[in-house]
Amino acid sequence: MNSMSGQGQKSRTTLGRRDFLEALGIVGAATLLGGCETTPGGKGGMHSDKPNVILIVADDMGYGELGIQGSKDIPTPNIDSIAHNGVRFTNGYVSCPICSPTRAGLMTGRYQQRFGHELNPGPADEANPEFGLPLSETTIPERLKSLGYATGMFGKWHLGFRPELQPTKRGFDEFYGFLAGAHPYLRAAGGPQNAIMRGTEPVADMDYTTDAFTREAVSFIDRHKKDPFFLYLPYNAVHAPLESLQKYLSRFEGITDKKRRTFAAMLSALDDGVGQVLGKVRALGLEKDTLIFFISDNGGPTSQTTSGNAPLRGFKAQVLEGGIRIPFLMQWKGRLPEGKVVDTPVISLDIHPTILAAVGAPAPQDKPLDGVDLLPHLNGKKNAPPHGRLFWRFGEQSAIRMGDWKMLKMAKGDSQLYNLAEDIAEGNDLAVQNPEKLKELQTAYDAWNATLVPPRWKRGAQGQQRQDGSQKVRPRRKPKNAG
Ligand SMILES: [Ca+2]
Repeated sequence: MNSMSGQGQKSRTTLGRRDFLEALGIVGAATLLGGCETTPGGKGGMHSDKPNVILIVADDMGYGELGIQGSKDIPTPNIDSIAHNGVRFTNGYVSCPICSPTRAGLMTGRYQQRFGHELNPGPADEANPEFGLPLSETTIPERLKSLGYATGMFGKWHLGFRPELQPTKRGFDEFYGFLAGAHPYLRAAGGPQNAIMRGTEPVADMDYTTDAFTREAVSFIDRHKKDPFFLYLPYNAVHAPLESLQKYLSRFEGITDKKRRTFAAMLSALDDGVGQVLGKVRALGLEKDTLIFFISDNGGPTSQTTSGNAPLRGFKAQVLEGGIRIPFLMQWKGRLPEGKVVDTPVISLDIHPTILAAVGAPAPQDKPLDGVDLLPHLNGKKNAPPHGRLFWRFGEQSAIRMGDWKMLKMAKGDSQLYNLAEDIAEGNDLAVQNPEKLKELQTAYDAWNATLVPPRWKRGAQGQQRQDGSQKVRPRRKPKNAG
């Protein structure tokens, strides 16, 4: 596995200049990355210690569904541009193979099983009353708001329905979107638990949701171009249901499979939306003042939506690589190297502490974060991998990655052991040949597992998620898997 350092002439050059300036005492402690360029126009150097942050989350986008990730049939030039202008992590993970727990980890920077947010709640009208990101945890927008940031969220929440758990009570000044785990793209319908809302009020009018969330995001950037802002943009694309508009479908007349064609149109709309957001940042002269992340919340449920995870094995709702390894991109013009590819494992939990470091905020003292600040690993300040080990627990499934080795256990069957450097598709189970390695990983997993609490809710669709990650809701039956 490659280390994060030594990734190219450009990053080395930048680091050298920063080190030189630091040696002269020119760069302050808050300047975390190479150079001390000020940006002409826009906010320029004025907010160099308070960069804007944009966090874009796709829903159910598989590892293989971007041009930059190897996809051939659906162009995604705008999302790909984040990788060209910044960093692409080939071993980027989320902390759960399904929607809500991943988002709980993302918002808090902590393994969500530490506070019982381990499973999905089920459909909105059947959700367990316990469900929601607990108020004992602190979200990244809450931390940024306390630092004077304007905070806006446009898209899918999926972290609680009760009034005190909604986005505008969890750190966001502005919210336009929906509270549940899925929503139609073309209709405002969805019942009282899942309307499209502005703030806390349902709205009757809506565009195609992808276009609507883009519209709101671009407006937010425009209205806050003089403030430091945090924009959280969790699109529901490309989650089911498969719905698109003719203007996007007409781009893919060559795709004969109707399901694939609709998925292509949905992904193309998402790519257009990301392009509009990036274009607004560029037009305002804010690229050097804006740290941008792009991830998917879990792997693709291929048989349900066609969202593909090639070359990985497994799907959404599984701790196989196809469920948890996702596109993971990061851009900060002038501060991060451009076109850098990093093979060292990172996880969505790292985004919270990386943002805190980027804005010069101290690490929280009350509860330790599980994620780490990635910035020193990207500029060569730290050469060791950010994580010695990464863990997953999702009901009856579990996994640990240590270096190139991964141990996993599905709901049924024995523990499996893979060397991902040699076997990215998890096809050659080495458990029997390597009992010592298996024991080492099991011991490490057990130590981590002992620090967790039980899931705070158990009912819901995740117990019946099929092999492809699609949901077959039978809430009164005992879960066979993951429950
Ligand atoms: Ca998802």
